Amino acid sequence: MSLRFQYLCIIFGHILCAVNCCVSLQINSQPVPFLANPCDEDLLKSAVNNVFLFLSMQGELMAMKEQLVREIKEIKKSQESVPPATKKPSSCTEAMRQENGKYAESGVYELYLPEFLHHPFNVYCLRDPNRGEPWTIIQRRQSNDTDFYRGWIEYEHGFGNLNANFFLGLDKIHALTHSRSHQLWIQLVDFENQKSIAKYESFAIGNAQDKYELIALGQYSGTAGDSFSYHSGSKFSTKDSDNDKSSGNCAVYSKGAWWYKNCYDSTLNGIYLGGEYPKSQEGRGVVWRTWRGEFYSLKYVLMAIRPKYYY
Ligand SMILES: [Ca+2]
Repeated sequence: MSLRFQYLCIIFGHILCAVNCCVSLQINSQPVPFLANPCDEDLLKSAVNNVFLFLSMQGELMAMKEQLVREIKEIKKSQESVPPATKKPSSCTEAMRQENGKYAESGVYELYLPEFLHHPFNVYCLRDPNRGEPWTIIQRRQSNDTDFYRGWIEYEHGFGNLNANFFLGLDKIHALTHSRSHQLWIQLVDFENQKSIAKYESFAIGNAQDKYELIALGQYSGTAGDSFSYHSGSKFSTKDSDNDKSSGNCAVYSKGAWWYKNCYDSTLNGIYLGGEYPKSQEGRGVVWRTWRGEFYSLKYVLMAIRPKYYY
């Protein structure tokens, strides 16, 4: 619209110039030295030609606009006709949302992050107990059925059963937390069935080159105490990949795999020792130091993430 206005201004300015010139010639019999040939019939004809040119172009522009509107309508129609099954969700919110606006039951769903993993992968989606947006579980311990003392490749790609004990995989946790800002929610249960939680306002890990470093960990809130902020900025370590700040390998010392520093305040992938354990096993349990202390291996652990913002 503004372009059309500018064009009109130029053309009508041209006409006005021609008319003014002609008028000034009639009024002043003396020629103006520095405007020797500013006004003649050619100038007026040129202006009139430009008006006709503009009018003919306006017709073409209108035709182009109509063509564009038709094409946009066709694109919209083709998008609407894509069956829902081929629209792959990128979060548990998208995977669980039903047509009535409510969320489907908690369970295993397929997510797709084309810009990172290029193939769909399964996650366990969990309804929020406070009816908020659903969570994606990235780690769960609930029994001694699954060995968590594993090497780098298995922690990188994940292992276990999504309906029971599992670690989702550092590659997928990175892909999810890199795609948009996430928050972290950790649930802990002891063998007296007491529960506690630790929430962090933000959570993100780096890529494989960064050894999946804990690059973002927001403000803590909850009842379990903060046993994770100590690990902020630490790389992930396994028994066969020592990336910690200790002279030894914390993953071997504690028989786990974690974002060890020198060495830990928490280690939720430790050995499932089942409650209190002796000093001879120091550091080897499923430990959250600020809640049940260093010599207590928890009964149930769940780590879940969800996008901080929705758009
Ligand atoms: Ca080390």
